[in-house]
Amino acid sequence: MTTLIKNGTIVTADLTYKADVLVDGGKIVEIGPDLKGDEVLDATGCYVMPGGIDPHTHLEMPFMGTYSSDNFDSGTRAALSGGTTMVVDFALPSPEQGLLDALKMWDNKSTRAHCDYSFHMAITWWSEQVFNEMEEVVKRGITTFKHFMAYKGALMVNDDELYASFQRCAELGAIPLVHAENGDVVAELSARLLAEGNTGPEAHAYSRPPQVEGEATNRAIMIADMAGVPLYVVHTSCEESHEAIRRARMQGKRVWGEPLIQHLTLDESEYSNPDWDHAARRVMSPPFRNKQHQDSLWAGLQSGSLSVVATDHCAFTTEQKRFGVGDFTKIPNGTGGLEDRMPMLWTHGVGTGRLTPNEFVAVTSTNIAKILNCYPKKGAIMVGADADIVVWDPEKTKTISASTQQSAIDYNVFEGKEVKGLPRYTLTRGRVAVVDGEVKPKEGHGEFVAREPNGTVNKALSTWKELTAPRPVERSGIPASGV
Ligand code: DUC
Ligand code: ZN
Ligand code: ZN
Ligand code: ZN
Repeated sequence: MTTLIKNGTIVTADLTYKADVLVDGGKIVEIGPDLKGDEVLDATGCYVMPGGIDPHTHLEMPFMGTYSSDNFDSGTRAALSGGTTMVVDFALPSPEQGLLDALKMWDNKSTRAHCDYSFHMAITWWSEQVFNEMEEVVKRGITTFKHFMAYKGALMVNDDELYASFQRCAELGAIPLVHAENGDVVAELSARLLAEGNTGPEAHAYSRPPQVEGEATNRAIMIADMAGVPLYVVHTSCEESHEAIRRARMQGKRVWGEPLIQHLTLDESEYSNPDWDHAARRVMSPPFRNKQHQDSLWAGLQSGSLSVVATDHCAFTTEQKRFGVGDFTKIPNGTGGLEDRMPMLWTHGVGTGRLTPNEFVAVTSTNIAKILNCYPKKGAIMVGADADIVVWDPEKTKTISASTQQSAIDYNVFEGKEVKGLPRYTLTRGRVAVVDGEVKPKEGHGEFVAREPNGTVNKALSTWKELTAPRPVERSGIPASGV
C-alpha cells in the first residue's frame, strides 16, 4: 500500500516548492505534481518537512540514584507527537562496566521504540578494555562518544582520559562529544554553598556559573585540536561557551554547538520561584541562564555558529525531584522537552522571524543528520530517503500542558505556553503515527540506525601554523633562547 502526501509545500534545508510526496515500503519513492496513491493525506496549507531528529535524549537512564522516567515507549511517543521521528540516546556504562555490556542494556530498552533511534556511547572511565571496545562499538554503527567533564566522582573523566579517548576517536574516524562544565569547580562551589546554608534549588544555578562552562568548552576544543579530531559540544547554554565555539570555527576547527530548546526559551528567573517544586523541576545542567545568554544562543543559530537544537530530554517526576529537599546537589538533574522542541522552536524562531522555515529544518533535522552521518537516509525529503516526514500546520495552535502530554511525568517545564505551528501528520518510516495531535502508537516499530564513521578531521589554522613556524636561529652570538 502506498501513502500519498498531497497538496503540501515541501520545505527542506535549502528548498521550498509545491509537490506531492509518494511513500512506499517506508521510503520516499516519488516527488512531483499530481501523484496518485492508496492512502491520501491532505497537506493543504501545510509544510512537508523532514521529521525532526533529537540528537540528545536520556531515556530510562540510571542517574543520581534513580532512573529518568520516560522510557523508549513514552519518550518516542512524545517525540512523534511533536514531529520528531528519530532520537539519539546515550548508552551510559556505569564505572567499570564494559561498553558492549552497556550497549546490550540499551539494545533491550530500545525494543519498545515507536520511531527510529541511534546511540552515542559514553566514555565514563578509561582502561585498555574501553580503548579496545571502542572499535567494536564503531563497528556496531555507533560513531560518536560522549565525555562528561562534570559530575565529579561519578561520570566525570579527567583531561588525560579525555585526551586519550579523543585520540582514539581520531583513529577510528569517530566524533567525541563533551558535556562541558568544569566538574572540579562545580564540586567546590556546591560544597561551599551547602556549607553556607544555601540548600535550595536556586543554589544549583549558583554552583554552575557560565564561566565553568566556558572554561571547559575552551579546554575541550584545545584538546580536540591537539588530538586532530572534530568536536561536538552538547547543550551549549551561554555566551562564554558559544564564544569559544565561534572562535574555533573561525579558525577552521570542526566544532559544533548544540543549544537546547529549554535554554533558548526559559531563563534563570525560574529558579527564584518561591515554590520549591517549580524551581526543582527546572534543575538541569547546565542551568537556565539570563536573557543575554539566550540572545547569544539565538544569534548563534541565526549566524550558523551554533548548528543544531536538541532537548537533553531527561525527565524526572516531582517525587524524584524531591530527593533533593534540603540538599540541591541531590535533585536529579534533567528536564523534558522532546514533545515540545519543534513547536516551541517554530513559535519562537520562525514565528518571530529569527529563523526561516528552511533554517528551522536545518537545525532540527538536516544538520544533525549530516553531522551524525545518517544523511540523506534521515533529514531529507528526497527519493530514496526514509519516509520520516512531518506535515506541519503553521496555523495550528495549542497550550502546552502536562495533562495532555505523552511524557510519563506529572508536569511540563513549558506549562501554559502557547505554540503556533504543530504537526498535522507525523510519519515514521512511512507509518502514519500522528493524525491531528492524536498519536497512533506501535511499540517496536522503531529501528536502530547504524552510522558509519564520519572520518572528518580537525585541520585548523593552529595546526598548520605550528608546522610552518620558523625554527629559532642563533644570530650574532646571541643564543636563540636568550633575552
Ligand atoms: N544534564 C542534565 O541535566 N541531565 C542529564 C545529564 C546532564 O548532563
Ligand atoms: Zn550533559
Ligand atoms: Zn545529556
Ligand atoms: Zn513498521
